[in-house]
Amino acid sequence: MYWDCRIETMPREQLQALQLERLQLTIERVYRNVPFYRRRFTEAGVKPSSMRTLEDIKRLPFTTKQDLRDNYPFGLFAVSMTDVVRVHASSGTTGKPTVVGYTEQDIKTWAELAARSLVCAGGTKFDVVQNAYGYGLFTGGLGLHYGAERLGAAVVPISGGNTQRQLMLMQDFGTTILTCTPSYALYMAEEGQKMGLDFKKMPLKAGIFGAEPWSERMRRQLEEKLDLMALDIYGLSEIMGPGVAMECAEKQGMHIWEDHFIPEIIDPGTGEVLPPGEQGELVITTITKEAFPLIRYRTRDITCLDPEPCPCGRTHYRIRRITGRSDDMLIIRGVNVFPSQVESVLLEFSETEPHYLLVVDRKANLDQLEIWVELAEQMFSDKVRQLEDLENRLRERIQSVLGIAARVKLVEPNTIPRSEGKAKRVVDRREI
Ligand code: ADP
Ligand code: K
Ligand code: ZN
Repeated sequence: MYWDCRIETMPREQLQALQLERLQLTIERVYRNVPFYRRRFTEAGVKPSSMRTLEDIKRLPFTTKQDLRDNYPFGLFAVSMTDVVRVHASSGTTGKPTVVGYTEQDIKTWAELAARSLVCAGGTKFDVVQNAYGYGLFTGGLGLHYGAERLGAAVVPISGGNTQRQLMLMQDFGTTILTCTPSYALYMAEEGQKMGLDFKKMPLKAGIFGAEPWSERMRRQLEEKLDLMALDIYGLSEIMGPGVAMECAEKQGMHIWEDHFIPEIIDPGTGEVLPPGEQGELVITTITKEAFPLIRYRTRDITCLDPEPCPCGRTHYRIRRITGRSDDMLIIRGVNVFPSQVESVLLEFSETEPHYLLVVDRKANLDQLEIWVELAEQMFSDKVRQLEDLENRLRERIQSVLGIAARVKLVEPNTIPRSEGKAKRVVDRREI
């Protein structure tokens, strides 16, 4: 029922003592090894010796995605590259990705936590885990892969896409646990129905769904259509990847693994720390990571921290479903997309104006992105060939910068509504 009973059910007092000890060590290490943190701490008037209690964490400055970008690619690593055994990356706001590194021990820790998360969903070594998260620079695929192996389950590293084949193998291999984004799971359910599969007769028992926001309504649909228990998993590459927090069978929020991470909720406007139960931006400090420790990292994810004891017996606090972002990041098919990335592409093209609109929709459970782009005056011609060529080049460039395909729709000059305040760049028609 637990992967690591001692840790998962550890009394809060003991857990907090462990956190303090690990926090102190982390602060000492980053102060010593990462010039960025030494400078930041000095500016804030704190030293490693200032960390006397857990409350003292509030004296440390926040770290943001901008800091990661400013130190691209390896500037915040706390070990030398000889000790790094893996690198992952996720979308940044303007082309350059956010890069993270792992030591051998970091990979072990991640596998442990992913295994712990799989056990929350009832995972054992007898399971067949079909891992349909994307493999590659994205952390989803390899993160759960190593976790499933650590657990001793049989992992099927199928990655995303190729849905008919997914469904065939799901039947033939007797998949018991499915891991992917919730929208892709729903898409699979409907494709399966069309193929005449009866999920009720298949051994699927649990789905571990994350990497994008979803809802209770979607949970009910997934559970009904796929005949499994659908649970939420949270993670972000900056902190580690999937398995930072995981729901248990109680389905009342995700236990955040506090022996490795210290969560706080802040008011995104003022930076003030909010009491448990209040909604705000999740801030995480890693306290065991070697290669890429992060101090008070502003995730931009909006949630709240639930300190109520959980009937499952785990003592680690839970975070509620992520209800939104405090920045303009969109998640399309699990991939992070920033409107500013589109803008940076348009600035490369003299034929377009940086006036654009991202229209996001979900058709048959697949996210679709259409980008409306305004033509520059001199381009507004009837040379169809020329426009088609421009559309193609834009589409290719956008795909390579965003990492997902989008439709490009060229529109006449001055047709995208201007606004006097903050420009409205996104129309999100998805219902989740
Ligand atoms: P991942 O591999 O987990 O998608 P990324 O670093 O690409 O990692 O994206 C992380 C972001 O994805 C998070 O900051 C959050 O906005 C979103 N995300 C991850 N898991 C969930 C979840 N269960 N619910 C809502 N959003 C999520
Ligand atoms: K994501
Ligand atoms: Zn629980």
